Amino acid sequence: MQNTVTSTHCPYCALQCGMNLTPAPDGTVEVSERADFPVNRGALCGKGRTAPAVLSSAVRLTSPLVRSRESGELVPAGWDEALDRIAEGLGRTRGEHGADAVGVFGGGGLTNEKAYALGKFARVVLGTSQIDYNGRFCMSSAAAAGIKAFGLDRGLPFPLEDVPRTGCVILVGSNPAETMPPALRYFAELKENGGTLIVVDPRRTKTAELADLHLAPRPGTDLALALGLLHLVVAEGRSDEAYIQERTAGWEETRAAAMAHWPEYVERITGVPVPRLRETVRLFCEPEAAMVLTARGPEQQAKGTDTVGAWINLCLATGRAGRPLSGYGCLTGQGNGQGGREHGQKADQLPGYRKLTDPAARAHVAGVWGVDPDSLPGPGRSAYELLDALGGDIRSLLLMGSNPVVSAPRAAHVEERIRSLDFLAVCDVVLSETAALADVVLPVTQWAEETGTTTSLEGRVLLRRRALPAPDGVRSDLEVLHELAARLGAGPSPQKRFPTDPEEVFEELRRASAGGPADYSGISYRRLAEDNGVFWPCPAPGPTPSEAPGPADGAVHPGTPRLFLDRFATEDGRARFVPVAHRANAEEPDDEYPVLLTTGRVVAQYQSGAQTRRVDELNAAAPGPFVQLHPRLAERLGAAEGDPLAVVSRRGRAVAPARITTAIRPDTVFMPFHWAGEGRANTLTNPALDPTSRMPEFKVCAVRVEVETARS
Ligand SMILES: Nc1nc2c(c(=O)[nH]1)N[C@H]1C(S)=C(S)[C@@H](COP(=O)(O)OP(=O)(O)OC[C@H]3O[C@@H](n4cnc5c(=O)[nH]c(N)nc54)[C@H](O)[C@@H]3O)O[C@H]1N2
Ligand SMILES: Nc1nc2c(c(=O)[nH]1)N[C@H]1C(S)=C(S)[C@@H](COP(=O)(O)OP(=O)(O)OC[C@H]3O[C@@H](n4cnc5c(=O)[nH]c(N)nc54)[C@H](O)[C@@H]3O)O[C@H]1N2
Ligand code: SF4
Ligand SMILES: [Mo]
Repeated sequence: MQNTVTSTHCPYCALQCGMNLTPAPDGTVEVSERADFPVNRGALCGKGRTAPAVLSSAVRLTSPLVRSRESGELVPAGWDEALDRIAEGLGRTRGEHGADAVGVFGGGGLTNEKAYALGKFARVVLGTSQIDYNGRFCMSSAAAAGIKAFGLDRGLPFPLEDVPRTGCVILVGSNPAETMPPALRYFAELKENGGTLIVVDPRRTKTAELADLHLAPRPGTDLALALGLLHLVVAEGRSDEAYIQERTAGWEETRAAAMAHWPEYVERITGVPVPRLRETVRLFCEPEAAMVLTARGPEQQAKGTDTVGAWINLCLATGRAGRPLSGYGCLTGQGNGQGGREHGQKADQLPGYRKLTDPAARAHVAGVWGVDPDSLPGPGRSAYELLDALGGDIRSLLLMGSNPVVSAPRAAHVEERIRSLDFLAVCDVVLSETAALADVVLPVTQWAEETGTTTSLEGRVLLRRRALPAPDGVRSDLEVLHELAARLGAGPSPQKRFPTDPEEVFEELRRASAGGPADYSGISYRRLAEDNGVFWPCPAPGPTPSEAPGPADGAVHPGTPRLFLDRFATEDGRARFVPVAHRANAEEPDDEYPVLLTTGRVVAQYQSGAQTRRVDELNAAAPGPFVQLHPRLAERLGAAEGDPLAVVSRRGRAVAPARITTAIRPDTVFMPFHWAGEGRANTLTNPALDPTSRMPEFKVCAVRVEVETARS
């Protein structure tokens, strides 16, 4: 394999930048530009550029670990012993407490094949309903709102290449300058082409610095902000009545709700001055086409679904959805954040973005799996509720592709729940903080060592290719599921088998997804190898009853880069306005906890940091947690730059150095969540859940900030 160049994609975020990999004789891997992939055109951020560092045996797991019954420590073991221990642990729980006492937790970084196999494994082999995944913490509010309004959730219903050609983009709670740097050029080009960029963020981020207009609302008030804008749209006669008439339903109720949100009232709630609201409406409504894009800022709120709904309402009222260069989109986060939510690792879902409660979907998928539809369990709990039930109703857990000890809300409680399990098995590439608590840890292969598909934030299905062999001692997640299925009695039926070849899994996924909203049946590895991805839905030629317009007889479906241009995916083809009203955050400041905490990301670390904290170059750029605060707040606290600050919420206390800047509101502090230990931001966060999406309120809670005197 030496010196062979392999075209593939980055292991990290949903942009899924194309890159070329060349293994060198000394065992290292060189990353080079892959200019033919149109989304990033060769550009990579520092994480992508340094990703091969995590392939090195020096930082990763290369042997299974089992907890010694004598010393209580994790010690190296053979694969058979480790797999037997897992089958025994999960099997015992199932025998003693029933199938629903076994939980499964997945991740949006897993390939489509892995996510599909994991969902199937939970339902068919374990027979448990208790499966969910970290994508619940990511884009679930946007997904719920998209389904309500459009009948379908594909994060971006158009490719990123449309962004520079529209007239105005409102980017709500999204900081691509740090979270998707190569995508920033789409916004820069928008401006070069004469379009305007409006950024809504309580912080003046690097992205906001690029904007023509920056609105800095109080955290958790985006819902009121969108309603205030809609009020002005109506008051200024800027609604598109012909479009509303032709393509939507439910306007009257929504208009009435918006009329109750006077600009002055919205200014009081959000802190955004009325003239800024008017300017936003003008910039958004004047051009021919415009877009609203949201990310985690407005979504990770206990009212995230309604908040996204309010921004969608603004698009619908102004005729900016389902038309060329116009629409609402969500910037999905994880490498396979889109595909990971389509193929069955979510609590309520079957492959193809089907519903577990839909009898026809159950019959179809059970047919592909070769099981009785009645044997499939019903929907289970959402991610936080599942983690909260560990040690209670759920006694054993199989975890693949997440590090909740760092990334879950109210993390000290989640950690304590994980510790109280009868049995925990973790598959990971490194010994994450969560893996360190396991009874058995299995070392698995990663991106450059295995082939598989991901679906990017554009809804583009991509092929990641194997570029080099895995180190000895490491096996793939698919092999793990295959071995566990054999040990836990998946039966001899060939259809119930768990293939270890990713292409074979994909072939089954195609059939399972056929006719569903996320129809992949017309996509094959061969096609993906030839093209730069295929946008779903892409039904197979033939008489598949699909929600996507089918190809002509025998013709190959081209895929669907742009959705909704003719009709929305609702029964009558019309988009739905969703009536929403402002409501307070689950926790508002008071005398004891007078400051708002919000959380998010920095460019050089990824998520829980399990992978990127093992890369020297990234640690040098982002060595640890910090508390970002305004000079006025710092002065009130008597804090100087770098002073250790204790941030205290009703859930706990975290300590990190002060970083003082006027780029944040004086009533708010910000912490990145990439670190464990004393500076873990999630020790503080509030697990209040959105009633529809079950998304926790990562973006707002009330805290008290003090200079940590013991250490200063
Ligand atoms: N470097 C890096 N890149 C990543 C990741 C990473 O961990 N590190 N993770 C990937 C993943 S999984 C995801 S989901 C994406 C996330 O990508 P983004 O959503 O861009 O990232 P965040 O930093 O979580 O949040 C974005 C912004 O929301 C703002 N914000 C906070 N509270 C509010 C609020 O109440 N309203 C509004 N309007 N804004 C608010 C924050 O100040 C922040 O600047 O990034 C992906 N890319
Ligand atoms: N306070 C706060 N908390 C947040 C957020 C926030 O904005 N603020 N954002 C939330 C969001 S959007 C997200 S997406 C979550 C993410 O948080 P996590 O779910 O913790 O995500 P990662 O850190 O990416 O964890 C992935 C784990 O899987 C491992 N891994 C990587 N590839 C593979 C593979 O192929 N197979 C297996 N078995 N393992 C693999 C990695 O080494 C790592 O340990 O965090 C959430 N938590
Ligand atoms: S932007 Fe995302 S996909 Fe691109 S190189 Fe960075 S982490 Fe990888
Ligand atoms: Mo995410």
